[in-house]
Amino acid sequence: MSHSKYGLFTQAIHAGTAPDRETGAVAVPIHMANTFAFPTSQSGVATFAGEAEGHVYTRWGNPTQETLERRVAALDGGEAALATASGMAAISTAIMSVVEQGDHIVATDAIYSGTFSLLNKELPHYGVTTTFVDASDPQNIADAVHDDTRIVYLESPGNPTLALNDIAVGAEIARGAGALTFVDNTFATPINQRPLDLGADVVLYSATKYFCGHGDAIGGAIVGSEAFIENARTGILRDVGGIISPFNAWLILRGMQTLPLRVERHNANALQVGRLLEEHEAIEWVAYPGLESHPQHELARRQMRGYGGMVCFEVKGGVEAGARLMNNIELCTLTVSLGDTKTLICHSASTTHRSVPAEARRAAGITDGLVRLSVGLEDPEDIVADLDEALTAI
Ligand code: LCS
Repeated sequence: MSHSKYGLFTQAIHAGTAPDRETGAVAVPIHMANTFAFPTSQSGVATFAGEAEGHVYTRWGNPTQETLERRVAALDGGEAALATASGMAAISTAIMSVVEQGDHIVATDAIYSGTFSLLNKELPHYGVTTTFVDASDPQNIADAVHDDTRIVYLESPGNPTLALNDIAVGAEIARGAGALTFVDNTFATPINQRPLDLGADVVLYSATKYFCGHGDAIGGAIVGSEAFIENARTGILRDVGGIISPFNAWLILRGMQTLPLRVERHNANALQVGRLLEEHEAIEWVAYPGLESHPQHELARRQMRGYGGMVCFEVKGGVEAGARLMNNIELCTLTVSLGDTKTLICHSASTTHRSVPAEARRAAGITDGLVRLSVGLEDPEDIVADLDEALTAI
Protein backbone atom coordinates (compact mmCIF):
# COMPACT_ATOMS: atom_id res chain seq x y z
CA MET A 1 0.00 0.00 0.00
CA SER A 2 1.31 3.44 -0.90
CA HIS A 3 1.56 5.71 2.11
CA SER A 4 2.21 8.91 0.20
CA LYS A 5 -1.33 10.20 0.79
CA TYR A 6 -0.62 10.18 4.53
CA GLY A 7 1.12 12.76 6.69
CA LEU A 8 4.47 12.23 8.38
CA PHE A 9 3.02 11.26 11.79
CA THR A 10 0.94 8.54 10.13
CA GLN A 11 3.78 7.32 7.92
CA ALA A 12 6.21 7.16 10.84
CA ILE A 13 3.87 4.62 12.45
CA HIS A 14 2.50 2.72 9.47
CA ALA A 15 4.82 3.00 6.46
CA GLY A 16 6.36 -0.29 5.46
CA THR A 17 4.39 -2.48 7.85
CA ALA A 18 1.25 -4.55 7.98
CA PRO A 19 0.20 -7.19 10.51
CA ASP A 20 2.33 -10.30 10.00
CA ARG A 21 0.69 -12.47 7.33
CA GLU A 22 1.34 -15.75 9.11
CA THR A 23 0.57 -14.90 12.73
CA GLY A 24 -1.30 -11.60 12.68
CA ALA A 25 1.34 -10.12 15.01
CA VAL A 26 0.83 -6.37 15.02
CA ALA A 27 4.41 -5.50 15.99
CA VAL A 28 7.13 -5.99 13.38
CA PRO A 29 8.72 -9.44 13.75
CA ILE A 30 12.49 -9.57 14.31
CA HIS A 31 13.83 -12.06 11.81
CA MET A 32 17.04 -13.11 13.52
CA ALA A 33 17.93 -15.56 10.77
CA ASN A 34 21.15 -15.31 8.84
CA THR A 35 19.88 -17.57 6.08
CA PHE A 36 16.54 -18.58 4.53
CA ALA A 37 15.51 -22.06 3.38
CA PHE A 38 14.48 -22.79 -0.21
CA PRO A 39 11.38 -24.99 -0.66
CA THR A 40 12.99 -26.70 -3.67
CA SER A 41 16.36 -26.62 -5.37
CA GLN A 42 14.73 -24.98 -8.42
CA SER A 43 13.25 -22.15 -6.34
CA GLY A 44 16.65 -21.75 -4.67
CA VAL A 45 18.29 -21.23 -8.04
CA ALA A 46 15.59 -18.72 -9.07
CA THR A 47 15.83 -16.76 -5.81
CA PHE A 48 19.61 -16.73 -5.98
CA ALA A 49 19.47 -15.43 -9.52
CA GLY A 50 17.06 -12.67 -8.47
CA GLU A 51 14.38 -14.12 -10.77
CA ALA A 52 11.99 -15.03 -7.93
CA GLU A 53 10.91 -13.15 -4.81
CA GLY A 54 12.40 -14.37 -1.58
CA HIS A 55 15.28 -14.10 0.80
CA VAL A 56 18.59 -15.88 0.61
CA TYR A 57 21.04 -14.61 3.19
CA THR A 58 20.79 -11.63 5.55
CA ARG A 59 23.79 -9.84 4.02
CA TRP A 60 21.70 -9.81 0.83
CA GLY A 61 18.46 -8.75 2.51
CA ASN A 62 16.23 -9.55 5.48
CA PRO A 63 12.51 -8.84 6.11
CA THR A 64 13.13 -6.71 9.23
CA GLN A 65 15.78 -4.64 7.44
CA GLU A 66 13.40 -4.19 4.51
CA THR A 67 10.60 -2.91 6.74
CA LEU A 68 12.95 -0.24 8.05
CA GLU A 69 13.95 0.61 4.47
CA ARG A 70 10.33 1.10 3.38
CA ARG A 71 9.66 3.39 6.33
CA VAL A 72 12.75 5.55 5.80
CA ALA A 73 12.00 5.86 2.07
CA ALA A 74 8.42 6.91 2.82
CA LEU A 75 9.41 9.61 5.32
CA ASP A 76 11.93 11.11 2.91
CA GLY A 77 9.66 10.87 -0.13
CA GLY A 78 12.24 8.66 -1.87
CA GLU A 79 11.70 5.74 -4.23
CA ALA A 80 13.80 3.38 -2.12
CA ALA A 81 16.12 3.13 0.86
CA LEU A 82 18.91 0.91 2.11
CA ALA A 83 19.48 0.21 5.80
CA THR A 84 23.09 -0.13 6.92
CA ALA A 85 25.15 -1.06 9.98
CA SER A 86 25.92 2.55 10.90
CA GLY A 87 25.81 6.06 9.54
CA MET A 88 29.39 5.62 8.32
CA ALA A 89 28.38 2.38 6.55
CA ALA A 90 25.62 4.34 4.78
CA ILE A 91 27.99 7.14 3.79
CA SER A 92 30.83 4.87 2.63
CA THR A 93 28.48 2.50 0.78
CA ALA A 94 26.74 5.37 -1.03
CA ILE A 95 29.97 7.10 -2.00
CA MET A 96 31.77 3.92 -3.07
CA SER A 97 28.76 2.98 -5.22
CA VAL A 98 29.45 6.02 -7.39
CA VAL A 99 33.15 6.80 -7.52
CA GLU A 100 36.01 5.24 -9.44
CA GLN A 101 39.72 5.88 -9.46
CA GLY A 102 40.37 9.43 -10.71
CA ASP A 103 37.00 10.79 -9.58
CA HIS A 104 36.57 13.92 -7.53
CA ILE A 105 34.17 15.02 -4.77
CA VAL A 106 33.34 18.52 -3.55
CA ALA A 107 32.34 18.45 0.12
CA THR A 108 31.26 20.94 2.74
CA ASP A 109 33.96 21.53 5.34
CA ALA A 110 31.40 21.66 8.19
CA ILE A 111 31.02 17.93 8.37
CA TYR A 112 31.04 14.95 10.75
CA SER A 113 34.66 13.94 11.46
CA GLY A 114 34.15 10.33 10.32
CA THR A 115 33.01 11.56 6.92
CA PHE A 116 35.92 14.01 6.80
CA SER A 117 38.31 11.17 7.54
CA LEU A 118 36.75 8.87 4.92
CA LEU A 119 37.03 11.57 2.26
CA ASN A 120 40.36 13.02 3.33
CA LYS A 121 42.27 9.94 4.46
CA GLU A 122 40.75 6.69 3.15
CA LEU A 123 39.41 7.46 -0.33
CA PRO A 124 42.67 9.05 -1.61
CA HIS A 125 44.22 5.55 -1.25
CA TYR A 126 41.84 4.50 -4.03
CA GLY A 127 42.52 7.51 -6.22
CA VAL A 128 39.41 9.47 -5.21
CA THR A 129 40.06 13.04 -4.09
CA THR A 130 37.94 15.62 -2.29
CA THR A 131 38.00 19.40 -2.25
CA PHE A 132 36.54 20.76 0.99
CA VAL A 133 34.85 24.14 0.68
CA ASP A 134 32.85 26.50 2.84
CA ALA A 135 29.57 25.35 1.31
CA SER A 136 27.53 27.92 3.21
CA ASP A 137 28.41 30.06 0.16
CA PRO A 138 27.29 28.06 -2.93
CA GLN A 139 29.73 30.01 -5.10
CA ASN A 140 32.53 28.05 -3.41
CA ILE A 141 30.90 24.81 -4.66
CA ALA A 142 30.58 26.23 -8.17
CA ASP A 143 34.27 27.23 -8.13
CA ALA A 144 35.40 23.77 -7.00
CA VAL A 145 33.47 21.43 -9.35
CA HIS A 146 35.19 20.25 -12.52
CA ASP A 147 34.86 17.57 -15.21
CA ASP A 148 35.81 14.71 -12.87
CA THR A 149 33.47 15.76 -10.03
CA ARG A 150 30.96 12.96 -9.36
CA ILE A 151 29.48 14.05 -6.02
CA VAL A 152 28.66 17.33 -4.30
CA TYR A 153 28.51 16.26 -0.67
CA LEU A 154 26.51 18.43 1.74
CA GLU A 155 25.64 18.16 5.43
CA SER A 156 23.03 20.62 6.64
CA PRO A 157 22.90 21.57 9.45
CA GLY A 158 26.57 20.62 9.72
CA ASN A 159 28.17 18.86 12.65
CA PRO A 160 28.98 20.60 14.97
CA THR A 161 28.84 24.23 13.80
CA LEU A 162 25.23 24.13 12.51
CA ALA A 163 26.33 25.90 9.33
CA LEU A 164 23.70 25.42 6.61
CA ASN A 165 24.04 24.58 2.93
CA ASP A 166 21.50 25.87 0.41
CA ILE A 167 20.48 22.41 -0.83
CA ALA A 168 18.44 23.60 -3.83
CA VAL A 169 21.26 25.82 -5.13
CA GLY A 170 23.94 23.20 -4.36
CA ALA A 171 21.92 20.57 -6.27
CA GLU A 172 21.54 22.89 -9.25
CA ILE A 173 25.29 23.45 -9.39
CA ALA A 174 25.91 19.70 -9.08
CA ARG A 175 23.43 18.93 -11.88
CA GLY A 176 25.09 21.48 -14.13
CA ALA A 177 28.43 19.78 -13.51
CA GLY A 178 27.03 16.27 -14.14
CA ALA A 179 27.46 15.33 -10.45
CA LEU A 180 25.09 13.85 -7.89
CA THR A 181 24.09 15.74 -4.74
CA PHE A 182 24.41 13.82 -1.48
CA VAL A 183 23.00 15.30 1.73
CA ASP A 184 23.68 14.02 5.24
CA ASN A 185 20.33 14.86 6.84
CA THR A 186 21.08 13.33 10.25
CA PHE A 187 20.72 16.57 12.24
CA ALA A 188 17.49 17.68 10.54
CA THR A 189 15.67 14.34 10.01
CA PRO A 190 12.94 14.16 7.32
CA ILE A 191 10.58 15.78 9.79
CA ASN A 192 12.46 19.08 9.58
CA GLN A 193 13.94 18.88 6.08
CA ARG A 194 13.48 16.72 2.97
CA PRO A 195 16.52 17.08 0.72
CA LEU A 196 14.98 15.10 -2.18
CA ASP A 197 12.18 17.68 -2.41
CA LEU A 198 14.91 20.34 -2.69
CA GLY A 199 16.60 18.59 -5.62
CA ALA A 200 19.15 16.32 -3.91
CA ASP A 201 19.74 12.82 -5.33
CA VAL A 202 20.81 10.86 -2.26
CA VAL A 203 20.05 11.35 1.44
CA LEU A 204 22.18 9.82 4.19
CA TYR A 205 21.46 9.14 7.82
CA SER A 206 23.11 8.03 10.96
CA ALA A 207 20.01 6.18 12.22
CA THR A 208 21.89 5.89 15.51
CA LYS A 209 20.67 9.40 16.27
CA TYR A 210 17.09 10.71 15.99
CA PHE A 211 15.67 7.69 14.12
CA CYS A 212 16.63 5.34 16.93
CA GLY A 213 16.13 8.16 19.39
CA HIS A 214 16.80 6.26 22.59
CA GLY A 215 20.56 5.81 22.53
CA ASP A 216 20.43 2.02 22.24
CA ALA A 217 21.32 1.03 18.66
CA ILE A 218 23.72 1.91 15.85
CA GLY A 219 22.43 2.04 12.29
CA GLY A 220 22.33 4.04 9.10
CA ALA A 221 20.29 4.59 5.96
CA ILE A 222 20.61 5.73 2.35
CA VAL A 223 17.61 7.10 0.44
CA GLY A 224 17.56 7.54 -3.34
CA SER A 225 16.15 6.30 -6.61
CA GLU A 226 15.31 2.60 -7.11
CA ALA A 227 18.26 2.31 -9.47
CA PHE A 228 20.74 3.94 -7.09
CA ILE A 229 19.62 1.84 -4.11
CA GLU A 230 19.54 -1.42 -6.06
CA ASN A 231 23.06 -0.82 -7.33
CA ALA A 232 24.32 -0.03 -3.80
CA ARG A 233 22.45 -3.03 -2.32
CA THR A 234 23.69 -5.62 -4.79
CA GLY A 235 27.14 -4.04 -5.15
CA ILE A 236 29.11 -2.35 -2.37
CA LEU A 237 26.78 -3.23 0.53
CA ARG A 238 26.84 -6.91 -0.37
CA ASP A 239 30.56 -7.01 -1.11
CA VAL A 240 31.85 -4.78 1.69
CA GLY A 241 29.20 -6.07 4.08
CA GLY A 242 28.03 -3.11 6.19
CA ILE A 243 24.56 -4.53 6.82
CA ILE A 244 22.41 -3.80 9.85
CA SER A 245 21.53 -6.46 12.41
CA PRO A 246 17.79 -7.27 12.22
CA PHE A 247 17.59 -6.56 15.95
CA ASN A 248 19.01 -3.06 15.50
CA ALA A 249 16.69 -2.51 12.53
CA TRP A 250 13.80 -3.41 14.83
CA LEU A 251 14.94 -1.05 17.60
CA ILE A 252 15.24 1.77 15.07
CA LEU A 253 11.80 0.96 13.59
CA ARG A 254 10.36 1.12 17.07
CA GLY A 255 12.03 4.47 17.69
CA MET A 256 10.82 5.86 14.38
CA GLN A 257 7.18 5.52 15.34
CA THR A 258 7.63 8.53 17.60
CA LEU A 259 10.12 10.40 15.40
CA PRO A 260 7.76 13.26 14.43
CA LEU A 261 6.56 13.63 18.01
CA ARG A 262 10.06 13.64 19.42
CA VAL A 263 11.45 15.98 16.77
CA GLU A 264 8.72 18.55 17.50
CA ARG A 265 9.72 18.47 21.15
CA HIS A 266 13.46 18.56 20.35
CA ASN A 267 12.78 21.61 18.16
CA ALA A 268 10.82 23.41 20.87
CA ASN A 269 13.26 22.58 23.66
CA ALA A 270 16.30 23.57 21.61
CA LEU A 271 14.76 26.93 20.73
CA GLN A 272 14.10 27.60 24.40
CA VAL A 273 17.65 26.59 25.37
CA GLY A 274 19.09 28.64 22.50
CA ARG A 275 17.22 31.71 23.69
CA LEU A 276 18.48 31.26 27.26
CA LEU A 277 22.07 30.87 26.09
CA GLU A 278 21.79 33.88 23.79
CA GLU A 279 20.85 36.09 26.72
CA HIS A 280 23.25 34.59 29.25
CA GLU A 281 26.12 36.85 30.26
CA ALA A 282 28.55 33.91 30.54
CA ILE A 283 28.09 33.06 26.84
CA GLU A 284 30.31 34.40 24.06
CA TRP A 285 28.13 33.26 21.14
CA VAL A 286 25.43 30.72 20.35
CA ALA A 287 24.45 29.09 17.05
CA TYR A 288 20.99 27.63 16.41
CA PRO A 289 19.32 27.83 12.98
CA GLY A 290 16.01 28.79 14.62
CA LEU A 291 17.43 31.95 16.21
CA GLU A 292 17.19 35.19 14.26
CA SER A 293 20.87 35.70 15.12
CA HIS A 294 21.94 32.64 13.07
CA PRO A 295 23.66 34.09 9.98
CA GLN A 296 21.61 31.77 7.74
CA HIS A 297 18.29 32.02 9.56
CA GLU A 298 16.53 33.12 6.34
CA LEU A 299 17.81 30.00 4.54
CA ALA A 300 16.73 27.87 7.51
CA ARG A 301 13.23 29.29 7.20
CA ARG A 302 13.21 28.53 3.48
CA GLN A 303 14.43 24.95 3.50
CA MET A 304 13.54 23.63 6.98
CA ARG A 305 10.20 23.06 8.67
CA GLY A 306 11.77 23.00 12.13
CA TYR A 307 15.28 23.76 13.30
CA GLY A 308 16.30 20.61 15.14
CA GLY A 309 17.60 19.72 18.58
CA MET A 310 21.27 20.70 18.17
CA VAL A 311 22.68 23.90 19.62
CA CYS A 312 26.31 24.97 19.85
CA PHE A 313 27.91 27.77 21.77
CA GLU A 314 31.08 29.05 23.35
CA VAL A 315 31.46 30.06 26.96
CA LYS A 316 33.36 33.27 27.73
CA GLY A 317 36.81 32.11 28.85
CA GLY A 318 37.17 29.55 26.02
CA VAL A 319 38.19 25.94 26.49
CA GLU A 320 38.80 26.12 30.25
CA ALA A 321 35.49 27.79 31.02
CA GLY A 322 33.74 25.27 28.76
CA ALA A 323 35.37 22.40 30.65
CA ARG A 324 34.23 23.92 33.95
CA LEU A 325 30.68 24.19 32.58
CA MET A 326 30.69 20.51 31.63
CA ASN A 327 32.00 19.52 35.05
CA ASN A 328 29.27 21.58 36.72
CA ILE A 329 26.24 20.14 34.95
CA GLU A 330 24.04 17.60 36.70
CA LEU A 331 21.13 16.75 34.42
CA CYS A 332 22.86 16.93 31.04
CA THR A 333 25.05 13.93 30.19
CA LEU A 334 28.67 14.55 29.23
CA THR A 335 29.13 12.35 26.17
CA VAL A 336 29.32 12.24 22.36
CA SER A 337 26.47 11.20 20.01
CA LEU A 338 23.19 13.04 19.71
CA GLY A 339 19.48 12.68 19.09
CA ASP A 340 18.81 10.86 22.34
CA THR A 341 15.87 11.43 24.69
CA LYS A 342 18.46 12.74 27.15
CA THR A 343 20.29 16.05 26.78
CA LEU A 344 23.90 15.32 25.80
CA ILE A 345 26.77 17.79 25.98
CA CYS A 346 30.28 17.55 24.54
CA HIS A 347 33.39 19.51 23.63
CA SER A 348 33.78 18.94 19.89
CA ALA A 349 37.46 19.81 19.34
CA SER A 350 38.66 17.23 21.90
CA THR A 351 36.07 14.49 21.21
CA THR A 352 33.91 14.13 18.08
CA HIS A 353 36.21 16.26 15.89
CA ARG A 354 39.53 15.34 17.49
CA SER A 355 40.59 13.44 14.35
CA VAL A 356 40.16 16.55 12.19
CA PRO A 357 43.48 18.46 11.98
CA ALA A 358 43.42 21.76 13.92
CA GLU A 359 43.82 23.79 10.74
CA ALA A 360 40.84 22.08 9.05
CA ARG A 361 38.80 22.52 12.23
CA ARG A 362 39.53 26.23 12.26
CA ALA A 363 38.66 26.52 8.55
CA ALA A 364 35.31 24.87 9.27
CA GLY A 365 34.57 27.24 12.16
CA ILE A 366 35.03 24.63 14.90
CA THR A 367 36.61 26.87 17.52
CA ASP A 368 38.57 25.26 20.36
CA GLY A 369 35.94 26.41 22.87
CA LEU A 370 32.88 25.14 20.96
CA VAL A 371 30.43 23.22 23.17
CA ARG A 372 27.82 21.08 21.41
CA LEU A 373 24.50 20.37 22.99
CA SER A 374 22.01 17.75 21.83
CA VAL A 375 18.89 19.05 23.52
CA GLY A 376 16.75 16.19 24.81
CA LEU A 377 13.11 15.70 25.67
CA GLU A 378 13.22 16.58 29.35
CA ASP A 379 11.15 19.46 30.77
CA PRO A 380 12.72 22.47 29.06
CA GLU A 381 12.75 24.36 32.37
CA ASP A 382 14.95 21.63 33.85
CA ILE A 383 17.46 21.72 30.98
CA VAL A 384 17.58 25.50 31.11
CA ALA A 385 18.00 25.49 34.91
CA ASP A 386 20.80 22.92 34.74
CA LEU A 387 22.71 24.99 32.17
CA ASP A 388 21.97 28.25 33.95
CA GLU A 389 23.24 26.95 37.28
CA ALA A 390 26.34 25.44 35.71
CA LEU A 391 27.08 28.65 33.79
CA THR A 392 26.55 30.84 36.82
CA ALA A 393 28.91 28.65 38.85
CA ILE A 394 31.85 29.17 36.45
N1 LCS B 1 26.64 11.78 10.06
C1 LCS B 1 26.55 12.63 11.08
C2 LCS B 1 26.03 14.01 10.83
C3 LCS B 1 26.95 12.24 12.36
O1 LCS B 1 26.84 13.11 13.36
C4 LCS B 1 27.45 10.93 12.55
C5 LCS B 1 27.92 10.44 13.88
C6 LCS B 1 27.55 10.08 11.45
C7 LCS B 1 27.11 10.52 10.22
C8 LCS B 1 28.06 8.67 11.56
O2 LCS B 1 27.08 7.89 12.13
P1 LCS B 1 27.37 6.51 12.92
O3 LCS B 1 28.25 5.69 12.04
O4 LCS B 1 28.05 6.89 14.20
O5 LCS B 1 26.01 5.94 13.10
N2 LCS B 1 28.09 11.45 14.83
C9 LCS B 1 28.58 11.32 16.05
C10 LCS B 1 28.82 12.40 16.90
O6 LCS B 1 28.69 13.60 16.62
N3 LCS B 1 29.23 11.96 18.07
O7 LCS B 1 29.33 10.59 18.10
C11 LCS B 1 28.97 10.10 16.77
